[in-house]
Amino acid sequence: MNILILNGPNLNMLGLREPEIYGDQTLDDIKGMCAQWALDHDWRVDFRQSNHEGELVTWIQEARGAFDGVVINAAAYTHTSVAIHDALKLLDVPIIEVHISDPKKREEFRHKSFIGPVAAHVIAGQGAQGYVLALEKLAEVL
Ligand code: CA2
Repeated sequence: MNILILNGPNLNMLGLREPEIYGDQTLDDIKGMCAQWALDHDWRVDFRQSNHEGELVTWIQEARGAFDGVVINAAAYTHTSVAIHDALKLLDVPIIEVHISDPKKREEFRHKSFIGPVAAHVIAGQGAQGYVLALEKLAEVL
């Protein structure tokens, strides 16, 4: 299986600030955890991050026919982006929404997700391990 893992804005700053919310692992550490999981399961993962909504939309469009599943932490775009919602709707593979923290337990503006309605499953509040749990969920679903 070939899986696309997408990360939205500011996640490249993980480990530098707010460890009480996001833990102390960097995005590179998380990439390593996903790569190790993929190696152990004989899967492939393509792990990407962008601060730009349009770039994420383009990557999602290009994923059509190229990947067997998508894991996405759209970060702040989770709560704002109709464009990412619409792009994800074009895919016919399972999508897992992941969040390091639990947005539902935080500020009101984080309670709305534009990804949720197009996701097969949501994993939130499990820290960096949430990414591995998302891959495990895909292994169940696929
Ligand atoms: O909990 C998550 O994974 C979030 O998707 C993270 C987003 C936030 O907007 C969502 O509501 C929940 C924020 C990512 C920003 O990451 C930072 C990293 C280091 C320092 C500050 C923020």
